[in-house]
Order: sequence, then structure tokens, then C-alpha cells
Amino acid sequence: MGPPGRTGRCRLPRNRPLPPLTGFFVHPAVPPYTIVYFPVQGRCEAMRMLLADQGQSWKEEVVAMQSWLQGPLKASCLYGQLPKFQDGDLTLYQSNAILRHLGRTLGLYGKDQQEAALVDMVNDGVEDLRCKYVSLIYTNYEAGKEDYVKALPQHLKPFETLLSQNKGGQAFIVGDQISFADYNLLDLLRIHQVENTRCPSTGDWLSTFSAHTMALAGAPWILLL
Ligand SMILES: N[C@@H](CCC(=O)N[C@@H](CS)C(=O)NCC(=O)O)C(=O)O
Repeated sequence: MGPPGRTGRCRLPRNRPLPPLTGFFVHPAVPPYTIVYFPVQGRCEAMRMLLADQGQSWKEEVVAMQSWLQGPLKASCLYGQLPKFQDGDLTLYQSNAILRHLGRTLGLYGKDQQEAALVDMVNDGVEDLRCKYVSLIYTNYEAGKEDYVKALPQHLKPFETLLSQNKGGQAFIVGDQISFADYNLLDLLRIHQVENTRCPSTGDWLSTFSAHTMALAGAPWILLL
């Protein structure tokens, strides 16, 4: 996404009603959401893609590492970590809980209970691979990258399987409508694509997912890929 510290794009909301008119006044467009996070994409990029694509506006509060290390903000966070997310007077921590909340409130959680369960299953799988990736990048990059790359096709297989079972890979990860898990999966593929350019010998496994990417195409953020 763009530079940190900015307010997210504001397009007409697709899933939320427009604010009511009061007399001659329109309610000011105060972003209902705030993301508090470090100046990186990290665990917030999927929610940013989701919000932008859904035409929602949001505010970013960027926390510099120096200020984080002073301690009070960390101490005030429920799990001692960021992101912190605000939706009006609701404060949330845990990036996947935030994605699920947005999934519920913006209608991005499948069309019924069965699809919602599948969306959860995909998202948990994305989280598993994200944790492996984070552990590689932050703790074991040089020694671990070869094994990681070897194992990657196997780790991506479940997503390929689901996509191939859904309209031959031409659709979303679950059913006929986009879900929060699509954005999270897309972000996971995106970070691996960055890795792929650093380490081209990994081959073109990402092309397997191009249909999924195309299914999401048309959204402005697709240019990020
Ligand atoms: N399970 C949490 C993990 C959050 C997390 O690992 N946050 C890191 C940044 S990505 C953090 O706050 N690190 C600073 C610290 O632990 O002091 C989530 O998904 O939100």
C-alpha cells in the first residue's frame, strides 16, 4: 500500500449505507476505523487491502519503533503487541480477529454457515504458512531458505486444491463471493512473490495462483502484485 500515516482511500461504501442526511448537513466523513501499527505492511496489509477494496476509509496511527520501545503503548496493548484496531468504540487486537470482524460486518464471510466454516479453514491455513514465513525471515533466513523453498509447493497445495475445486480456479477461494480469507491469501502470495524475486530459483509456482489473482483483478490494489 502507499506510505504509512495516511488515511485510506475513500470511495462510496459498497456494503455500508451512506450516512443519513440531517437537514442540509451531511455527517462528516470521519473514518470509522483506525489501524495502529508499525510503519510496515506486515500483519496489516490484508486488512488494508480489504478495506480499500470494500470502499471503506480508515485512519492509520503509525508507531515508530523508538516510541514502542519506551514501553507504555506496549503495556497498554492487551497482548503487548500490535496491530491494534478500532471500530468506533470497539478495540481489537489479533490480526485474524480483526479480519474476521471485518468479514462479519462487511459481508465477507461466505453466504452461509457452511461457507463461513470453509473461510475459517482457509484463513487458519494462511496463518500457519504466514507463521512459517515470519519465522524464516526473522530467525533463520540464510540457513533455512533452501528447505523453505523446497517445502513451499506442498504448503501451497491446500489452497491450489480448493481453488481448482471451485470453478477450475477461476473463482474465489470459497463460493461465489469474496471473503476476508481471499485478501489474506492474496497477501500471503504477495509476500512470497517478493521472496521469489529475491530468490528466482524458486520457479514460477506463483503462476498457479494467477487465476485466483485474476478473479480478484479489477480492484485497484491488484496493481501491487
Ligand atoms: N498474533 C498477533 C501477532 C502480532 C505480532 O506479532 N505483532 C508484532 C508485530 S507484527 C509486534 O507487536 N511486535 C512487537 C513486540 O512484540 O513487542 C496478531 O496476529 O496480531
